[in-house]
Amino acid sequence: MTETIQTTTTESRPEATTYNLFIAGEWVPSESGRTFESRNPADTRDLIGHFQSGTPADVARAIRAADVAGGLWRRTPAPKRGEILYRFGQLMAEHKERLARAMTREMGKVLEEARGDVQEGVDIAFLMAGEGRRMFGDTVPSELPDKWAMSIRQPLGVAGIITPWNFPIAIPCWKMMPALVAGNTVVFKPASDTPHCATLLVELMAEAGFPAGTVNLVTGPGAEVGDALVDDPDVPVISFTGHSSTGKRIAERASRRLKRVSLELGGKNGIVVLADADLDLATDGIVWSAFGTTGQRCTACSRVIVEESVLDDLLGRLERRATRLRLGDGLQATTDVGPLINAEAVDKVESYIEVGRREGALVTGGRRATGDGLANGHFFEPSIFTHVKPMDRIAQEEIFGPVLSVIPVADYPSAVTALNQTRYGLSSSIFTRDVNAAFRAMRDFETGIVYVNAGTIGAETHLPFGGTKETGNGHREAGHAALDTFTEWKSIYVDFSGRLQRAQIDNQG
Ligand code: UN1
Repeated sequence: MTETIQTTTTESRPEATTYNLFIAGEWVPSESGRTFESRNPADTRDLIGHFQSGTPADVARAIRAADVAGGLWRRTPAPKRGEILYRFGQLMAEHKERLARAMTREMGKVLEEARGDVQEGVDIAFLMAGEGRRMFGDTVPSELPDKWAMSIRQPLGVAGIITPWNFPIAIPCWKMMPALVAGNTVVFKPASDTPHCATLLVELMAEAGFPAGTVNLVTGPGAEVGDALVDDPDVPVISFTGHSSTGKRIAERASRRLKRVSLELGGKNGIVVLADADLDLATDGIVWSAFGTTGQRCTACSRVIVEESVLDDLLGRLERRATRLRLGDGLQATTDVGPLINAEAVDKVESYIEVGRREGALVTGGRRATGDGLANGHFFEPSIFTHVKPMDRIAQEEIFGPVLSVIPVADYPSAVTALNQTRYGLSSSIFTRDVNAAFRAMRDFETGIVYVNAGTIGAETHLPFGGTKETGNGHREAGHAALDTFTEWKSIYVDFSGRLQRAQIDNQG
C-alpha cells in the first residue's frame, strides 16, 4: 500500500473544505502550511477535500498531548473508559450511512461493503467496551502461606496507530479501541488515500467524550509522520497494517528502541476446492473473496487450488460469474465492483497481468476498464488466470487487485503443499463435503484464519485476526488477543505473613 501525496496550496481550490489535524482536543493546521488532496477513485474529478501535510513537529506536539492526557486516562477506571467506547460505538451506528457513503466516495468500495466496514468498527467498539469490565489477569495460589499472587494488565503509554486505506474505519477502530480501553492514549496516522474517513472517525470520537489529548490525528506522508512516530522514544508501541516492505522497515527502526510493534501485512490467500465440493457454493465464495472490495483486502482470495477432475467445471462457473460483474461507482446500487484505490494500483495490476500472460492462461479480464462512466476512475476488469503453477510469480506475490490465479492439483496432499507454499499466512479456506478432509485442512493449513465452506474474507471481530509467516510478527488484532499488543503484564505478590518468606527456599523440606 504505497501512498502518493499531492502537495498543493489550500488557496488553489477554495471550493473544497480544508480539514485540520486534531491535537490536544483542538482542530489545528499543520505547521507546514501545506495540504494534500483526497479524490474519489471512481471519478477523480471529484475533490473530497484538502488535508494537512503533517510534519515531525506536528507529530511531536501530538505525542506530547497524548503523553499529558495519559496521566489521567490511565487512572480512569477501565469500566468508565469502556463507557466512552460504548458511546462511540453507538454514535458510529447512528452515523453509519453517512460514514459509509463518505467511505465509498473516498476509497471506492461498494456501499454495502462500506456499511460492513463501519459495522466492523461498531462491533469492535462494543467488544472492547466490554473489556473495560473484564481485562482478565490471573489470580493464582502462592507457593508460600499467607501470600497472595496475581497479574494485571497495564497500559504502555502513547500508541502510534498507522493504518491503511482499504478498511478506513474498521482497522483504525481495531487498533484504537483496545489501545484506549486498556488506558493508552493514541496518535493516529491514517493512510493518505483516506484522510476524510479518518477525520470523520475522530470527530465522532471527540463527540463520544474521549478526553482532550487521548486521541490525536496527524495526517500526512508516511516518510514524515509515520517515521516520526516510529522513531519517537515516547511512543512505546506501534500498530501498523499495510505493505510488507513498510512493515519490515518499521520493525527495523522501532527495534532500535526496543519498541513493541504489531504488524499486519500481506496475504496470498488460497481457497482449496476438492472434487466433492458443492461447486455453486465454492463459486460464490471464490467470487466474493477474489473480487469483493476489488480484491483489495489483506484477506482477499488470489489463489484457487482445485482438484483437476473439477477444474473445467469450476472454471466455467467462475468465468460466467466474473464476466457478469458490473463495474462502477460504488454509490450506485447496480455496481458490484468499485475502482482500485489510485492510478499506481492500476499500473501495478496491469503489470501483473503481463506476468500472468507469460505464466498461465488468461480466462477473462486483463484490461483497464474505461467504458460508460468509468473513464475518470481507476477501474480494472476482474481477471482470472488458469494453469498457474504454485511457484509462479502471480501465485506468490501480493497483487492487491482483482486478479485470481487458478492452480490445478492432483489431490489433497498436493493441494496442501501448494496452499502452504507461500511466504504469507493470513487466511485460507477449503470447500469439501468430507468432514475428515475439513478437519485435516483445519490442522494442515498454515494460516492464522481458516474457513470451511466459506471464502477467505469476513473475519468477525471477537476472534483473533492475523497471520503466520511474513503476514505479521506474531501479534493478533481483534478478540481479547488485541489487548496483548497494548498492555504490559505486571505480576504482584502480597505477603501478609508478617515475616520474610523466601520463594523457592523456605517452602522446601
Ligand atoms: C484487511 O483486509 O486488512 O476478514 C482486513 C475480512 C475483514 C477485515 C479485512 N473483516 O475480510
